[in-house]
Amino acid sequence: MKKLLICMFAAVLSIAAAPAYANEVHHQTADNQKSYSAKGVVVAVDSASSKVKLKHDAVPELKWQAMTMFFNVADKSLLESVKTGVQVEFKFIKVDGGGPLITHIKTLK
Ligand SMILES: [Cu+2]
Repeated sequence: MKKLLICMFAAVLSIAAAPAYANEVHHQTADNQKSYSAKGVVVAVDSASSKVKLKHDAVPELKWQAMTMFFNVADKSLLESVKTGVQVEFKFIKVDGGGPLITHIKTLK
């Protein structure tokens, strides 16, 4: 009986830990590549072509200044919870011959 209780407790713990990831949209590709993080404000969302226009803060690692530009996103579903005017935190990789590609994006409160 005691063993069963411990088991149930472990199950409850694992369920409780899950919501920490719930509001962060994940995409698994390229997790082994160098990625960069930045914050910005959403200027426009173009789900049809998997693009988002962001007014982003500076990215010192890349010597980027703050600016407004389009980013490609790895998957349309990343844009489901993204709306014009909201503040976001995002991660992107640089694709050879392409532009920056967003792999993670989440809305900040
Ligand atoms: Cu830029």
